[in-house]
Amino acid sequence: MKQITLLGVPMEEGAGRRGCVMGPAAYRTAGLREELCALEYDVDDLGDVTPSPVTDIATGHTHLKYLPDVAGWTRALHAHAHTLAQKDSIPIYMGGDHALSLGTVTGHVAAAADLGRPQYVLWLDAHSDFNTPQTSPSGNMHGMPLAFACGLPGFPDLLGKPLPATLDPKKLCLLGLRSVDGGERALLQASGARAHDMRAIDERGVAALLSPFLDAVARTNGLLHVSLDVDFIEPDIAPAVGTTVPGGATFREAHLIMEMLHDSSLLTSLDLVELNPFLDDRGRTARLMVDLTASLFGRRVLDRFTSSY
Ligand SMILES: [Mn+2]
Repeated sequence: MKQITLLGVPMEEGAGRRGCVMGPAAYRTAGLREELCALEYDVDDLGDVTPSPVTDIATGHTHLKYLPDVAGWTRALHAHAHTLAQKDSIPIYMGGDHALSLGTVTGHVAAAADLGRPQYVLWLDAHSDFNTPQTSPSGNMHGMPLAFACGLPGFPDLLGKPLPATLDPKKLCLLGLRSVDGGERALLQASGARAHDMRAIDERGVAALLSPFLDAVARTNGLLHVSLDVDFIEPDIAPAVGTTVPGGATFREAHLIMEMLHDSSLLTSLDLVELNPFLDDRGRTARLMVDLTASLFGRRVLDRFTSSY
């Protein structure tokens, strides 16, 4: 039986508004574990992560909000991800804001380097999260995980040690972009990452954009971490997020991506981030995220019981 490990990450310190702390509870309430069990996975819920105590963080970054707290989560999650990557089970990190990827992505990149396999990352998000402390207009650290994982300079000692390995931007694909800050845009364009905005999706479709990336992962025997931000999806159908940007992926586009990922059998780890249940409409967004995760693990939309909203 195929294995999945659930890990709750009740953090909200990286986001600009409060509420993501309730995300893991909302996924459990919406039945994530039960849906995956129905798809015949053996699902182990490890409960919620506790952040590591941090007393040694450098203080020269006063505009970075909740820096010691975010560093505590980063250290704990990096260690968890590094350990979970060595098990024959797919970890799902139930966030929590997107700053959790400071730890999960870097932990999986480090584990991949140990194995001598390339680590790829698919970033489904309205934002590119490629800010450094120097380019960030807000100081909110949920806008920085990719720049940190790629080893861009200017970060404080979030891990309490140097990054064991950095993410190669050429193994990074971003899909759904429609809000990128000026400074991070220049960094992203210089990085060589595959960055596709909503116009590219409109003009070419998600399948044409995603297929070459999945082919590259398969061709090189790569590991694939997927990071799904609620704001990737059109806010009309996914309102429970603090950073809504109109014009997101449709229900069908999001499900198609999940089905393609399932068909590829390439997924090795998953973040579900930025769900803010305080902003939800009767659990609608939590249930949509659970439905998308079920698609990613093998449920077909056409098999799905159709209910009215
Ligand atoms: Mn994000």
